[in-house]
Amino acid sequence: MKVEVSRAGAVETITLNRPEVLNALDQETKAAYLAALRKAARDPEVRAVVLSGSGRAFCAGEDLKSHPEGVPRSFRHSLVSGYNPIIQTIVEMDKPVIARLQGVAAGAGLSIALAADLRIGTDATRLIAAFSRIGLVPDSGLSQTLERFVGPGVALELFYTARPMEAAEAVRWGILNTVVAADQLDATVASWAQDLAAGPTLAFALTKQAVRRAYQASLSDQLSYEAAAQELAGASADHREGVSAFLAKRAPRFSGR
Ligand code: T3D
Repeated sequence: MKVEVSRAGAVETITLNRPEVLNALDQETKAAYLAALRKAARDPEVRAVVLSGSGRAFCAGEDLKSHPEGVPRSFRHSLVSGYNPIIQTIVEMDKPVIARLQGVAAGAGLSIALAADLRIGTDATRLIAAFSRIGLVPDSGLSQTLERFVGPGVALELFYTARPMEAAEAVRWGILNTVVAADQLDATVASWAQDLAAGPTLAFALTKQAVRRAYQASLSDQLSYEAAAQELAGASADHREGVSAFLAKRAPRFSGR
């Protein structure tokens, strides 16, 4: 299987499984990946999602070996039908998404990593906006997501040079939330994901939306959104549970409702 899905409690892990090509994405893999993401997004039993890659890389972007040389094809179609819905499903799903970055994330692989909510890496993590190396422009949201982390000057430097960004620099920019030893990566990702899956899922979903819309909204729009979101969160069972737990001086048991 080019995409593997596994479940541990309320955490769904979706793994790209083509290690021989650093998990590059061909047509079949993109379709299976999108289907797995959509299924996880729809499933109320899933309360956190981990994006992962097998072998030494997270994902090296488009499978450059899957296109016969010299045969014209539509790049727009590739994006509109393949990558864009993948990115939108990750960004819009109403549950936390963690990218597990044990090695290189390049091209659209980097775009997918930056579409996730949180990123956990190791000393071997390398982020490469590889597009210019093959005469392409950043896509799958990267011209927006990377620019938001590093600002226009550094984003353009990374796009023009396609230099690898090492883990320490990615932490400084806030792209990696944490870096751990390679042998601690799985345990750390599992622990973060389980904590998120045990959290107040509705409040997390509204928080994710709030942060996403903050880039476009005026302050007064954002204040109105926060008030509406808090009305919903405040009516949730998880809010009642959180307050009861606080008053009883015990840990909350959130149900996700
Ligand atoms: O439809 C569209 O095209 C539009 C959408 C575009 C989105 C994109 O993602 S465009 C960008 C595509 N990706 C790249 O340009 C990255 C290409 N890969 C690399 O630059 C390097 O492989 C890495 C920097 C990622 C890693 O380098 P390194 O030295 O660690 O590994 P390697 O030896 O280059 O790769 C290992 C194997 O994976 C190798 O196969 P081999 O020689 O052992 O048989 C290599 O060819 C293969 N591989 C790596 N990336 C891809 C790939 N095979 C197919 N497609 C790849 N993207």
